[in-house]
Amino acid sequence: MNNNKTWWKESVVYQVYWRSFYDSDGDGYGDLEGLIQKLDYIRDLGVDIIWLNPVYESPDKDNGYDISDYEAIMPKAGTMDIWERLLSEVHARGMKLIMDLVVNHTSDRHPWFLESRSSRDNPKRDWYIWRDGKNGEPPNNWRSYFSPSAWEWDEATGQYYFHSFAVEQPDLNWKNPELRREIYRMMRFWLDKGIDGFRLDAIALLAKPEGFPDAENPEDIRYLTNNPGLHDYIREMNEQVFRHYDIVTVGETAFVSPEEGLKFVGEDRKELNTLFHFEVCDEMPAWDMLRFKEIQRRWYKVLWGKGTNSQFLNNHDHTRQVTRYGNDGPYRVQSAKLLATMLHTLPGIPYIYQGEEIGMTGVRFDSIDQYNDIAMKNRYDEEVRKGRDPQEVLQSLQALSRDNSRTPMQWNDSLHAGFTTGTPWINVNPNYKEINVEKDLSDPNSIYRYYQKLIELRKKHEVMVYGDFEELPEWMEDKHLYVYTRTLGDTRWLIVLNHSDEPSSMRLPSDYPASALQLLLSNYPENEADTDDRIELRPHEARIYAIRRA
Ligand code: TEU
Repeated sequence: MNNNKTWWKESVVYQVYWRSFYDSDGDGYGDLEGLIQKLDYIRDLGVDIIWLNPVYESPDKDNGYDISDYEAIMPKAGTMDIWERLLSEVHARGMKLIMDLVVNHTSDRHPWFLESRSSRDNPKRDWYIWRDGKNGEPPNNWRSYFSPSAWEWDEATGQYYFHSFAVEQPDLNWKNPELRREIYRMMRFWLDKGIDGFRLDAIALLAKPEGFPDAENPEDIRYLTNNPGLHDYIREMNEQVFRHYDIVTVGETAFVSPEEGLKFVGEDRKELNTLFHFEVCDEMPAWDMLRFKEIQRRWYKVLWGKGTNSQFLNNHDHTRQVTRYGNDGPYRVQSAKLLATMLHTLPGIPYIYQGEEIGMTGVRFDSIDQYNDIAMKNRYDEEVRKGRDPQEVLQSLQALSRDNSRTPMQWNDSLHAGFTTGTPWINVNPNYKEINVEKDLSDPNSIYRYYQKLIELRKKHEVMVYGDFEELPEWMEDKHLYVYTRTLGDTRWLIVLNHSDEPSSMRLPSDYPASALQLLLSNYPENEADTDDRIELRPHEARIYAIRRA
């Protein structure tokens, strides 16, 4: 059990991708004013923390993850005054606000980079990573997340600069102490305004290896992450900034194992509070219950009692969980509730990505022109340039396109799902007439109402936060049934999940006969077919039981 109790360990986080959340001025983009107008909706869900995707000044090549001024608000989103009002309104509702912060790279239009690229002896040259080419080629054979090479030639000064993502996102040189000091000052600028923490973007990429050696396999881009010196930077960040505030920090840590993850979040490490790992979303393309159980087992074994994990199955980079990892067809409602039950009863802080709470689904656009995501468009161009059939390339990219999760929030069944009175920046998912907030709010058995009950349970029962996790051995190798307990002191809960389109008849564990079970929450009505020693689980049925003490 994690002994040190804190507010952020007990929290549920709601992620707002503001540009797709609610458009208050009809320009087709969501905005901060629109978010303010919908805060009661978020508060009524019962969540504690709002994670706001980047709203800083940006040319918007990567939807705000290319920052050109860390201390100004992108006009598309609003103004600093509106942002101040947002923070105040979030706090007035008893919620907290964490900001998404991108310090691995800036926009190529950031003044720092404009100075750095202006000449080889500019004082800010070393704030970025510049290298000579090799025989007219880039310094090494690395690719980036978004392009075939991680190096971009700069004619003016006859050198290449390094970018882990798009050409328009040059990496900062974290070896430079002056740069680090400036980043820490900027962090304090936001913390002194009263925010409650940061989601730290691509934080595992800050350190680069000496000499930039060639990679054996340039396509396996983990060489971008977890390089020597990384934890020195994060520890210094904590010493200089984080530990001086009552905040939560969550690292987006690519390619980490549980052992590496513990280096970021071990409470004795004094680096970050919690993390997102990607052993599921980056490395498990489709649902695989046995693999998912094994991942959960390993992370629990290494972290529990030492550091805090997070639980999520979708976000603005990963397609909607009910489509990718559940059933978005005939069992969409039950499946969305089952996935929610799983994420909120497994050990770790649960994250809700906007629209997940009404079971929004992934999307399929017919042409590449309807997609916006730079990652997808760059990859499409790269593959078509290799001579592959464009339609086949499009189909190969659709399922995991980041735009699947970026279609506008579906508020009601009016034009553009009530998201905007203008033309939405990206098409609304055509199923908005069936799937929308208004419909869910009017239905006592909706997914939204189920999320409310799940979150309410967490508020009332610490076992969901601090309880030890244990799978029942009999079902550990079951491909569909996930059966585990959470135990805190005398309180023990039994969670039973039937992740399948088929029903499943389950013999109750001898320790837990029906007479010992008190049903706390389920996504189906009670089943008359249940007996004293067997329960009849319907497709995608989830149940949370309290075990009555003998
Ligand atoms: O994503 C970072 C990213 O793509 C990887 O580090 C991560 O392992 C995983 O692949 C994401 O699923 C962040 C932002 O979330 C993304 O929207 C930005 O495009 C990117 O950084 C660059 O800032």
